[in-house]
Amino acid sequence: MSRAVLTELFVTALAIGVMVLSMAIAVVLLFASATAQAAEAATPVDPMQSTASRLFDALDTNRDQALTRREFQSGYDGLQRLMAMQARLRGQFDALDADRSRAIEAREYPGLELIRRKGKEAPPLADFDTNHDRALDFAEYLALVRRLAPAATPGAAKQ
Ligand SMILES: [Ca+2]
Ligand SMILES: [Ca+2]
Repeated sequence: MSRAVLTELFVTALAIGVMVLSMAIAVVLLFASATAQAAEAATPVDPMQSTASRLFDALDTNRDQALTRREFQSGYDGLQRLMAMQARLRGQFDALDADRSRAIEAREYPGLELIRRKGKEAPPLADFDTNHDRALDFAEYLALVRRLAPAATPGAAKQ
């Protein structure tokens, strides 16, 4: 082998060595940053934790940071009522939504018991159409029930 070929081989080997080394460094850095990111992601407020904490606070009515059986039971009962009411309102909403568009349009609106009951004084659909799409989605329908049947918490929501 000539000296020139040897030199070329050496340079090539050196280049490959540098490349391998820099790749190794890149992999290490990548791994380190991924680990750091994972650690960072674990630090922020855990949404489940804050939900649990809010739920606890809601149940702890006398704010003494302890839940009695009574507090738990009344919170549980309230939740059951709320879920039953939500299901009932959902049922009404679905029954009104004759064309299954998941919204109450102008032609379906007069079918609302709360609107029929008001007769001529009934507020127009637009009053509750907060996103101005000329239809009431479920959230808008809930707002309507809340306004037209203020005691629309459990019992009053019956139609
Ligand atoms: Ca509809
Ligand atoms: Ca709407």
